[in-house]
Amino acid sequence: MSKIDYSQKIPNNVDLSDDRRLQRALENWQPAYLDWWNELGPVESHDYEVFLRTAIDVSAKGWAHFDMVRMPDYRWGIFLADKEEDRKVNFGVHKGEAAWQEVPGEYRAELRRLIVTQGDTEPASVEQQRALGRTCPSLYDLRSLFQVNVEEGRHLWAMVYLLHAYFGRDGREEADEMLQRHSGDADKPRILEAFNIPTTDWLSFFMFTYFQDRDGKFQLSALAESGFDPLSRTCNFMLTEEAHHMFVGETGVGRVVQRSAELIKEHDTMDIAQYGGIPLALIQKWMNFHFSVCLDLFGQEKSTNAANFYNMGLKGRFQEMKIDDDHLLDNDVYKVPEISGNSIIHTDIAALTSINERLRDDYRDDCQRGVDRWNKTLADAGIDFTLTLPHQAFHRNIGTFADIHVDLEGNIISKQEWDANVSNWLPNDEDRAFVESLMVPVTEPGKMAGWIAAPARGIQGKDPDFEYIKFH
Ligand code: BYC
Repeated sequence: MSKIDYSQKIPNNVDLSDDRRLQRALENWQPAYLDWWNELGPVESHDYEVFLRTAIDVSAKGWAHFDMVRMPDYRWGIFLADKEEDRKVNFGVHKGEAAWQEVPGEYRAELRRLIVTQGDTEPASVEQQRALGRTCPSLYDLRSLFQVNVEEGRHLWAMVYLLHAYFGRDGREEADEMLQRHSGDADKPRILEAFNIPTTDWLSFFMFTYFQDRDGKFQLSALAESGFDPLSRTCNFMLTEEAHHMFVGETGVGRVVQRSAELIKEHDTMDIAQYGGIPLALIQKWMNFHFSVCLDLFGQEKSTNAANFYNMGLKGRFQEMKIDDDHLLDNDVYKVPEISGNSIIHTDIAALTSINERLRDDYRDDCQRGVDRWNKTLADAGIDFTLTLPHQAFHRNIGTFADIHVDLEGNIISKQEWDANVSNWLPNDEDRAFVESLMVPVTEPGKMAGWIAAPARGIQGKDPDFEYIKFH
């Protein structure tokens, strides 16, 4: 188990001080990163002291240290999971060869592209969420937001380290561009669509951390299988941080559902907007939006890019080593959806070409688990309402369904029908204005906005009403 060296300018467990050139290059990038954080990180947060966890070693247990930290003093650093001796490339045409400790020359471009795409999402999410601090429902939630934000910043460091350490000059250029593209920028937007949509209210934040961070979990898991060992090790450690982000999302939406259920019971009506609650129908619309946008993040159903990444041993499937097959997939098939006439059917295609679709299916199953828990809260309260993930073809912008209109159940419909119904399915201007009207900041320790239930417990053994943030 490797300890992290905090005596360095850039905390790390990769013996950075042994490589002066790399250390200097990263120390040159560091001020640009801090400028970006100050300019586009969480608004008005620079003097706050926040109860944050920081990594102190990279073991699965007990890597985290909690303390009150001024946010700009948070120590962003480079942490890789420990090296596994004799690790092999576990899939694709190089299966059985020793895992690569350097970038294989013939796959340089593909590997760089994957790392850049992954890295680009991290600062994007911080930019998307930057204004939420102004409207936090409680100090507990504000802490969660900042925890997520600093760790997304660290995930950028993780990818920037790989670019600097293994890709020479063009890697350094890519690292610089990570700070030049910005979420929603008309000229230099972030790479993936879902990372260009601002997160303007806390229901969206909880949906984001539930659905979009879960894309992170699945993409990072696929990259953690990589034959390029440094990528695998860095993703493995990122995944341990990502788990908390999804916890914030699942419990966040869960607490909104719980509060809505309480208000429904108390006032004996589903129309709880008048009592300052979020109606279940709106929670459903927010889910429809975030889930569908996140499905696009898995790419096309049939993708030669994905097949190549797999064949090359660069990006695997979710939990590749737990799958009982030859890990070559030359003769295997997988079911993907297709449009046939006016309906959606499933046909077998080459498993290699459908790698994206398989990951999307795994993701959807994982999403359903939390939805089931939210529904249990409703059922336990005796409320006859079921939250449902929309059909995979609903509101899609990438892949097979990008050019057609589909309802929540998966029926192909005309543009006229879509236009007539879309405001019942996705948040409309009025819905957004209503939810935003509830977003009034609550910053007194232990107090909670009226549209969300208190958390069942606090962070790291502290009470929910602990003063998680000190404003200065
Ligand atoms: N938006 O062959 P295809 C996270 C493009 S989230 C825009 O299917 P591929 C996090 C595609 O680039 C995880 N364009 O593509 C969460 C391609 O362009 P070219 C992030 C898109 O490569 C919360 C063309 O369409 N990590 O960590 O198989 C907070 C053909 O598509 C999109 C990764 O994504 C899109 N959604 O699949 C913070 C992992 N989708 O070649 C962080 C790395 C496709 O025609 N990325 N296109 O120019 C990848 O593995 C792949 O790039 C993708 C796309 C799965 C995203």
